[in-house]
Amino acid sequence: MSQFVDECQLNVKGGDGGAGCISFRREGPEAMGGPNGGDGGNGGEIWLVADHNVASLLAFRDHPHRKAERGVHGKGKDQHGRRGESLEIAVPIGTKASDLYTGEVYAELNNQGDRWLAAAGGRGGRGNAKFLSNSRRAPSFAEQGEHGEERWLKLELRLMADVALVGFPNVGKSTLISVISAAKPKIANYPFTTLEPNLGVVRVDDETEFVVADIPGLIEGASEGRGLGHQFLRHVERARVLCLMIDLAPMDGVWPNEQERVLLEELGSYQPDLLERPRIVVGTKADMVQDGDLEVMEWSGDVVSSITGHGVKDLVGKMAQLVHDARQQVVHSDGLIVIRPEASGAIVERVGDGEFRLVGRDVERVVALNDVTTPEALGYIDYRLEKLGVPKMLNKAGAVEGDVIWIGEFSFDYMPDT
Ligand SMILES: Nc1nc2c(ncn2[C@@H]2O[C@H](COP(=O)(O)OP(=O)(O)OP(=O)(O)O)[C@@H](O)[C@H]2O)c(=O)[nH]1
Ligand SMILES: [Mg+2]
Repeated sequence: MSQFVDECQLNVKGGDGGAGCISFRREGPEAMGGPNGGDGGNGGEIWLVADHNVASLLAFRDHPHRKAERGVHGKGKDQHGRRGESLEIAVPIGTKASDLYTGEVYAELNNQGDRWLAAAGGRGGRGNAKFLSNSRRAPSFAEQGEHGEERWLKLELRLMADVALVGFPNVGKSTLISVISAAKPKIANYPFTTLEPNLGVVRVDDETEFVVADIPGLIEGASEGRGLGHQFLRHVERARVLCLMIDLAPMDGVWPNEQERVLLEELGSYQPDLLERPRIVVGTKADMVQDGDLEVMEWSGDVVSSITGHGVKDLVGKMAQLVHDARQQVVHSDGLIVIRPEASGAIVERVGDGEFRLVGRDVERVVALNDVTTPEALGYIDYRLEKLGVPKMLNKAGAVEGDVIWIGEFSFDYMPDT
């Protein structure tokens, strides 16, 4: 069913880091002791994890936002905040994740358990205890937590049928799929109503779903191209489980066992392997026949009625079981997981006449302090920027004395030390 592509948008946001704390030991009734503000915890991460119990992207349609927990703020007495809970989002095997806006492909999760870090959590801020140094005996500032990473993803999945409904024309295949899934195919009381396969997602419960394909009716000689024939057997070939549907009240009077024989013959002559495929055989339109009729027709298999609902739940349960078993047969295929290099360090951008902006995770963190106005904090910022090589970079970028340098919301005048 490769032409069926499921698609959705997903917004992921890692948890924000907790803030570092400013606190001092109390060593006497008056004296202020050393700093003991604890660090904030890191924010939780968001992972996409391939899970074979998920068959479609349906779950994201109504809930396109996922957020991980934030880190807890640090506290006094060197108490660090707890890290935020990470979130694992189960996606179907074969899911491709790309950037919604640029189209850049990040990951293809092709095997059970493949994982991709979709949004990193923000780092927790350091408490003032971490800023103690020989020249800074009583640091009165602490770092704020970083924001968690956020991005809009596009998820795409080529839907593969788990179960193919196979039967003569008019046996009620489309009716069944319309009852067990949200698919709404055309239904009518004549053969060859369905001309193209229909796919429907069957949700058994929150953890289990599978995809059913309603295939156009097969007739004797289909494997040689009669009727709609061949082209649809190709689709049957990709399904993990076959469900043979047998009309118990056939218009053309072909008895149930004869239908089953013809179907198996067609499947086998198209592709012998199809006979090895796990299969369910079920009689349809049970509401139209009496027990006596079944005996006369020598039908002893399961029966179902899409009209009254008789046997439908059992049938879905059987499908789920066989699909579950088939999914355990792990087929390994290559996954592509792109590890994006983290933007770190600092980059200088000229943003106007005599104005520059510094961007990058590390440089932005330098000014993310709870209070940047104290001489102490300014001294620290100066020291850190120096360490990151910022003055050299600015010089190289052509900044001259008096130019304005921006980092986030923070700005200062450039003063080269010569
Ligand atoms: N009484 C009864 N009629 C049914 C039942 N299921 C389907 N029908 C009827 O059977 C006719 C054919 O149903 P479809 O679902 O279109 O059959 P199909 O197998 O998809 O047919 P094609 O697409 O032509 O291969 C319609 O008139 C349905 O209303 C059933 O359980 N009981
Ligand atoms: Mg149909």
